[in-house]
Amino acid sequence: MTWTDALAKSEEETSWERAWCSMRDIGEPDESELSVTAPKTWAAGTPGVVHALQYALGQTSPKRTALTLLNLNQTKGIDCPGCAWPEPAPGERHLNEYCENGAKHISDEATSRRVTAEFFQQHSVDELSRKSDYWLNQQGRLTEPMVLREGADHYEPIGWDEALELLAHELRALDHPDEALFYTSGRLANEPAFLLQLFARAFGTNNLPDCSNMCHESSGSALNETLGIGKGSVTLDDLYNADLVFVVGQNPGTNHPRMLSALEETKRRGGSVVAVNPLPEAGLMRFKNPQKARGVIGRGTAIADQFLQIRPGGDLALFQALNLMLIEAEDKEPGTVLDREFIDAHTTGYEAFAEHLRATTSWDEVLEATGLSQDEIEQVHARVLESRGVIVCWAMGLTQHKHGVPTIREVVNFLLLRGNVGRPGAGVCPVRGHSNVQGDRTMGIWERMPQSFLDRLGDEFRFTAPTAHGLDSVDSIRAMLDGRAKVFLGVAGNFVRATPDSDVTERAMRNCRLTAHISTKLNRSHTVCGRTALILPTLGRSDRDVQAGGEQFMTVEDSMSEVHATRGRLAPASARLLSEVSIISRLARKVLGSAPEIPWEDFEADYGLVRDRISRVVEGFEDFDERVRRPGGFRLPNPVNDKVFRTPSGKAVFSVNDFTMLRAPKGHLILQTLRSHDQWNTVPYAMDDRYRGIKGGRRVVLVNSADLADLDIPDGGLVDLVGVWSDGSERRADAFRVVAYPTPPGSAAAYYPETNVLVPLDSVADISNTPTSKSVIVRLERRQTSAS
Ligand SMILES: Nc1nc2c(c(=O)[nH]1)N[C@H]1C(S)=C(S)[C@@H](COP(=O)(O)OP(=O)(O)OC[C@H]3O[C@@H](n4cnc5c(=O)[nH]c(N)nc54)[C@H](O)[C@@H]3O)O[C@H]1N2
Ligand SMILES: Nc1nc2c(c(=O)[nH]1)N[C@H]1C(S)=C(S)[C@@H](COP(=O)(O)OP(=O)(O)OC[C@H]3O[C@@H](n4cnc5c(=O)[nH]c(N)nc54)[C@H](O)[C@@H]3O)O[C@H]1N2
Ligand code: SF4
Ligand SMILES: [Mo]
Repeated sequence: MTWTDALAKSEEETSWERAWCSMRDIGEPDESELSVTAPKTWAAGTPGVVHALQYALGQTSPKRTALTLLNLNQTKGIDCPGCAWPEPAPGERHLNEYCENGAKHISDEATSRRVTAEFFQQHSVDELSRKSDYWLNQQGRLTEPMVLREGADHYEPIGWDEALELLAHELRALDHPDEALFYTSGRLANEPAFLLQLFARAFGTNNLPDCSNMCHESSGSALNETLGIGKGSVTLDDLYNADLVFVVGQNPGTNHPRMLSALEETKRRGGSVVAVNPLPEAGLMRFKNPQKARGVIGRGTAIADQFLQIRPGGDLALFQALNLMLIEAEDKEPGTVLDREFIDAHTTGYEAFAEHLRATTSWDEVLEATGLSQDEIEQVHARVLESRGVIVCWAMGLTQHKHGVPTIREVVNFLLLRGNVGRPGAGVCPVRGHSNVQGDRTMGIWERMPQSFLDRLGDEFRFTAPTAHGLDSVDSIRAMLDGRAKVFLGVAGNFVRATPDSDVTERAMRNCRLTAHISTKLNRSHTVCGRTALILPTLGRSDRDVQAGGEQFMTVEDSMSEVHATRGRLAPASARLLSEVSIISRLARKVLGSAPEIPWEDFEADYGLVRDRISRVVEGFEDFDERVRRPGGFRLPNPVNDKVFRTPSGKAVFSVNDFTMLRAPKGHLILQTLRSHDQWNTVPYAMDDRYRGIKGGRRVVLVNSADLADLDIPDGGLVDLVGVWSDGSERRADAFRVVAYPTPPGSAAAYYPETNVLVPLDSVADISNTPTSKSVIVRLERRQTSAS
């Protein structure tokens, strides 16, 4: 028996354990303690385990820690609330099938600290709005519904019935349902997500903005258009068996740590990895698998066989160059390079695409845009020629650019050329962020669901779903600003911190008549709110969920379309919490009234009944409730794997993409806003970023030494980041420490959400409308003192 087994034997924590945890100091962090060392060259290993346990034990008792960790990612346990990376098949899982960060995410939720009514009595909303994201999160779990009444300066307790009546009243009072916004993050499981979109549409609006709008929307746009489905096509087995895997615009060591175990297996079976990133991220270099003896005591596994340190936004040029090289190699030796059979039978647009590349590609421009040498690109080309199965994985480094959609379309062109779509060991792999962000889309959380889905939904529940597209996240902000949207309900996210142009977004939120949030933890969206505001606290993944129909479980879909159950095991954080399903069902009943067509009360009592409806509305979910109870659940079919492309032509589409290069005016840098190792999106867990050698501070900006010399700014100097935008407006983020760092010349990096204030609302990706969080034009202004 391990220590975790032993501790987990008794489920309840004792009051002394609770007291012990809540006594921990949770003051505001002191950023003057910043220390910087060289970036690490390997990820995970023993320090990863130690850090995870340290964080967990700072949040809750050893017993609760053990219980949550032992259940994490096990077939009868809790799906990790972190990223959407899939688990191996049921028989192939480790007893500890989670990573350092997964352990932190779940401990952050399972914390023993509590935010009570007394807490809100002690702190005014104004005071809370001046606290850091870190501090707000560290206060612990929300415990009872709270209301901020118009004109009041403190939240006060409110009963559930009154809270939901208040929200329902505001919704009913709107002139048009489109004046309401229903925002979700991908943390929400399938059952509440399905009910939320059902409620919004039965109410009469498609205004379902979600975190995906700011995340993989560019992937969805590009993949839907070219392959007919906005999801990845590969499985873990494909990844293990690929000959060549590209990891582009992604930092798996921090954001999808167990992906490194998968890449280790790819390497073990003889595959190679090419990493494309402006930063030499530790996880791309070497991985010490803490689940294996060699990972603990040995040197670990080298991950990238080749690392391309690309300039930000240079990926379109890189893939265009690779594509042209493949076409030219085929010209030289016809029938040996391209998969002509596949191209002829399954694709359209090849000729126009090839013609365009031949006519427009210039090596000078490619080398300038990518910052790479021709030799480096030729080496990659040689690897591609040697490889039969090729997979391209990507994340925010591609999606959050103005030309994110064309870049991903060009990645698809690259794969289509050699028939690397629709066969084993090959395909597209957009690596999704939130644990159920893909599932939420499958459930209908999208402001632009296809008419076929809306028709099925309407037929099932006997109403006519609105057909006009709703508002996405960026357009929702505009609608709140100009008064077109008046009521905002946020579920499982932190809208004001996730969105761009923080000052503008905060103005937008404050302009609402009512803002309400269904949340587990306190965040800034609760403190920057409408004239009236509600906090509706809810059960988290780790909490046991018992309803009139007995103990419930929920389901999620991971990045590789595997759908499986998740069951909380801990005693709920407070007796006054309702589940998300309960809150949404009760609200819907108040707004829409009880009608036999949508039995909200039954849905609340038994989530299996929700799954029965999902199986009738959502494709691929036949016998959902039965199949998802099997260990490991089931995989949704992806027609691409049978070479079925649901595009207008029925074929995969070669696209023509204009060459684009990011340029910053003289004296300016291209700033990317990214995640540290110690945060979950808008929530920093600590001030450290271990792999990048940063300790004790988040207000840092990583800049190339040559640029610092040019700009005459010393390493360690204090600067303001000043964002410039094409309309002449400027935005400012105060007091950042400069850290000399190996980022490509002309570029810089700093953490999100502290830098969201710099991203102009109008700076969005073409087609997907995703904020360009990875290319913000800034200049650095030296300052003398740290306080603003
Ligand atoms: N621990 C932890 N895990 C997480 C999250 C978290 O906050 N914390 N968030 C989750 C979510 S919602 C998401 S979407 C994912 C995000 O996962 P990632 O996309 O890995 O997250 P980012 O930190 O935004 O990092 C983007 C990476 O892209 C690189 N990059 C930036 N610009 C470019 C470019 O132009 N080209 C190329 N090739 N690379 C570029 C950056 O250097 C960085 O390595 O992670 C998920 N997992
Ligand atoms: N500048 C910049 N901006 C970005 C990004 C970037 O890279 N750069 N990335 C973008 C991306 S990829 C994303 S996905 C978004 C993320 O944006 P969001 O998804 O909106 O933000 P999160 O930080 O994940 O939300 C955290 C909150 O969720 C609530 N929560 C956690 N678990 C649960 C639960 O189980 N149930 C409920 N009801 N609530 C829960 C808690 O109250 C917590 O405070 O940010 C985007 N914004
Ligand atoms: S890789 Fe992602 S899903 Fe897996 S344990 Fe880590 S954070 Fe959780
Ligand atoms: Mo995301």
